[in-house]
Amino acid sequence: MPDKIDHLLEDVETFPPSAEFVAASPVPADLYERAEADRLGFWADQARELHWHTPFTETLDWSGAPIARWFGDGELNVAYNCVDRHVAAGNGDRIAIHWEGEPGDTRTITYADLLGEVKRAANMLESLGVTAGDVVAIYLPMIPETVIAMLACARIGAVHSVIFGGFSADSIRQRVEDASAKLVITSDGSIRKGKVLALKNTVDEALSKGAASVKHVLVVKRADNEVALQKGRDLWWHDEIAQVSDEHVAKPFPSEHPLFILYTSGTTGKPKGLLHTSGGYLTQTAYTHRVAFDLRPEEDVFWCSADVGWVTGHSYLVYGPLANGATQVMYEGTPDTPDLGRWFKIIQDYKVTIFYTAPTAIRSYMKAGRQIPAKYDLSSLRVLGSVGEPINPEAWLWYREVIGGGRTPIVDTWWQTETGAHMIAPIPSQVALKPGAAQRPIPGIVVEVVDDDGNRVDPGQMGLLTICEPWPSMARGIYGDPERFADTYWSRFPGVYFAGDGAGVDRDGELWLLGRVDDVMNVSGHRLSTTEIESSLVDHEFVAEAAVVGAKDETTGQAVVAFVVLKRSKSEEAAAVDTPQVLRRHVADDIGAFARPREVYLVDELPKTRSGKIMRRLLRDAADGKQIGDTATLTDASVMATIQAGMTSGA
Ligand code: 6R9
Repeated sequence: MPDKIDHLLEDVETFPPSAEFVAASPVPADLYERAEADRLGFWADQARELHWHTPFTETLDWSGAPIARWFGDGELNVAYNCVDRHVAAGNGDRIAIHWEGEPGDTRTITYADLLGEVKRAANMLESLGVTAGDVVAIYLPMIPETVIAMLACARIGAVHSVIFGGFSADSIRQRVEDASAKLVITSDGSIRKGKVLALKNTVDEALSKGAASVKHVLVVKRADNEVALQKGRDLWWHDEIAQVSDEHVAKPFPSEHPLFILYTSGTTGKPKGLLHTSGGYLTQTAYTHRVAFDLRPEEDVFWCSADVGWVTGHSYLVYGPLANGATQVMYEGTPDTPDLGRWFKIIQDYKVTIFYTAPTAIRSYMKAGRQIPAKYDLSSLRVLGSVGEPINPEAWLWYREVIGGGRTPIVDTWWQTETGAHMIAPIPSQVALKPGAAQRPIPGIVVEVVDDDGNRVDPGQMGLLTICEPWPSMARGIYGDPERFADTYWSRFPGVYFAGDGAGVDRDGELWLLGRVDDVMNVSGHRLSTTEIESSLVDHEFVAEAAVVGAKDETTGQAVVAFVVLKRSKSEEAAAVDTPQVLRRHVADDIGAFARPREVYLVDELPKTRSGKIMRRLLRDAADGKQIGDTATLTDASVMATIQAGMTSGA
């Protein structure tokens, strides 16, 4: 990564909000000033937008840092806030979810419908012996039952652990065991590109290898796929839910009651289960969903294209929008089924006003061409959001012009699984937007870009992004491993949160996010750990050693590229098959298809320093087709030349 970024000192074209946009905005004009004048009072005001069964008197308790307590003596019910209170306020007829299945089937769910479903599901979970504090693993496709299951857990104080539907059996087992989940909720199948993925079979495989804590598996019927039910353990969702009462009273839980665990990749091989709690998380997801997207809940149709299995789906498909009583779209399938116009057809059909997606998707559409969106009426759109990775200025401008008709603000939102909600994002009614930059911390958040010694960097310099003050939706630790939380995020600069991202400050003092500075890769906005993929490769019987790097990729941002040294004893077996292909498939089976390396290169040796550290920097240069950097510290400088020669000859 460069330590100086010249363009940050140059003029860039900015896009101020139109006078009409400012005039119509529901976001208070003095938000930045209010947060600046009294940060904690400002957050307390945001929290009071929620319904508290017992109002809080204490805003922040940081005495147990880095585990915060926000609104600690208050009590609330997260599901009540997301559903019941909108019905109680007379908005039961408002559509909560326009759901569209990949084959084209649809369901329209009002807040009153959702309330009925969540109450029944809560009763069903209780009838299966799930109580407050129990962990429920959810391995489901993008169907309404996924949202219902999450809210039902929240309603009874159970802790959900949603596992993205692309994960393998081993990844499921690992997560279920780590959290001792009592119940797994899955479906007979998931429909992707017209094909059925047998999710239940994957769960069966996961549970056959361990995960003894699981008492029951609840199976939602979605794909009419034949599944085997294990007697005494497996139950159909529709059978169980038919037997319970329609009435369920939402009980209050303390603000710091755990809400969910979500696993994400870090720099080590083992995924971390980030723990989020109730009051602070809901406060910040609801607040940011309102201000970053300029939300008008009565009129807007919001659509976040993320899968519920990632944090973006948790915060901006479930909790933020529903806490705000918004109407939203939920789509089950892939963007290219039956053709690349599908997303635009959905925007047209439901008159989506706010659309939130990842730069990877935008770049794929840029590649496919503007004639695809041009076939659809996208004039309902008024705000567009971006998340997951840095958005390059070209993609930003294309998004605004081609999807947004040259009229919509583009809100680039930087945040992480660990932060729970948006941290850096311009408020579109109040900031002149800069293509490619997330620009400013949201009101209430304090950040600083620092050098290696923790000193604030000058404009034009590259540094490390830190967050200086605690915030309501911050993770409350890594499940079962408090020390790892402190070590990973709070030890580099004592008392300050280190995000793992590089950032630069421009001459206006605004922020540009520049990607990870550690061994975490970002492929299509999915976080992957180099170590995790290396461990998977080394698990294969052919492999002696492996090094994985995130190479530049025009569409997906980064791509996984692996360099592998084979065991001598296996060379004959390896020569008899297409080994790179075998290893790519192995990683896909082991972790999930989204982790499959783009390329696997077989090499004789990996470049190492004299102390034995693999020089991934050099491999990254090679994978990017760049001139190889300084090789002075290598034990044998010819290693890189041999590797590069092998790559061009297509080894
Ligand atoms: C929400 C989410 C977090 C990592 C983060 C950073 C990258 C996310 C970004 C961005 C630049 C943005 N990231 N949003 N980088 N600009 N607007 O993606 O969470 O999956 O935990 O990933 O994603 O590198 O550290 P998560």
